[in-house]
Amino acid sequence: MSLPITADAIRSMKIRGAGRIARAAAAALRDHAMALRSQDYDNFLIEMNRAADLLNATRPTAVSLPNAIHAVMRDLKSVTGVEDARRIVITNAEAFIESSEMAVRRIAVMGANQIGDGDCILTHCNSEAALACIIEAKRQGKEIEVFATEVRPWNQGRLTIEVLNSHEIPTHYIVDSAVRAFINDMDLAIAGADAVYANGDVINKIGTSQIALSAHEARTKMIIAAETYKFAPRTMMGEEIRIEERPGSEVLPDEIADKLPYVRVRNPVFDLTPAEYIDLIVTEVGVIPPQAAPSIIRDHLGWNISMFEEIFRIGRGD
Ligand code: RI2
Repeated sequence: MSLPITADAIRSMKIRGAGRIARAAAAALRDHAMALRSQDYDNFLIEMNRAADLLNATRPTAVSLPNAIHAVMRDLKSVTGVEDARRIVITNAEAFIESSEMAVRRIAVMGANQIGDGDCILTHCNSEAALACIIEAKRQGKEIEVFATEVRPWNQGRLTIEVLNSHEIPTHYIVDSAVRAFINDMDLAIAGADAVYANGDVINKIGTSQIALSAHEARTKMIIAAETYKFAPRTMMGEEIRIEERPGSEVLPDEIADKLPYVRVRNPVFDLTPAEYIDLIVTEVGVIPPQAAPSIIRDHLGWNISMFEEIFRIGRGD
């Protein structure tokens, strides 16, 4: 898929899910590097940075996207020739895609350890990582049942029930507002993540925070399945993550909205669940309490104090 087609598919949510968009961006950068004809190193860098910016601007919230782009583009300045630079992009992109797929497989096994025989599990949206845990639990022979939410306005819940059905997992499909009515019947809730803050707060599909709050009140375990590249290094410096707000027409058709001039539809795509409402985050490097997020950022995303120093230098105008 060419670069503009991939960017458009991510923007329009034809490709969606934090992990999938990260892998699609890595593949698009790899293919772009392979297709670039320029023999001039500086020009190659300019073109690659332009491609990275285009992909980065497609969706603002999922940190997997900039983290994937960084993983592909890093080390580019350590070489001076086009062919070396091209090789670095291709190698990094393929390594990222492979490690991302491996991360989901590892999360599946560790997440399945959290699921007991006979458990009833609530899931929200269509998270590859969260579903992998449920499918692995079933594969291990555990008798489980799942409640899957509808996920207005995009109805990603329909994708989820298709996946669960294909694995012959007994599933109940519920509207988003029915979560509290059923939460007392659940043994655990499991969702994915688009971004994890350094303080352990999690950004995920709109409605996740209501589920976590209900789960907390009902003493139901709330688990997040998140690869390490969903953790947001820049939040170590107190940076905020922007919550994407999509067009109101996704919620209310224009022909109805046009007749209601005093009504404004709000359509935030994600919300923030405070760390205190999350019991565990299952990553590919282990099951951690949300408070351990800084160690993931430092040890697995290469965040260190020199990055702070660089930013302070820029801040002082040196
Ligand atoms: P995986 C999705 O975002 C959902 O919020 C989902 O929970 C999250 O990405 C993580 O998904 P969207 O693209 O990476 O549907 O676990 O807005 O598949």
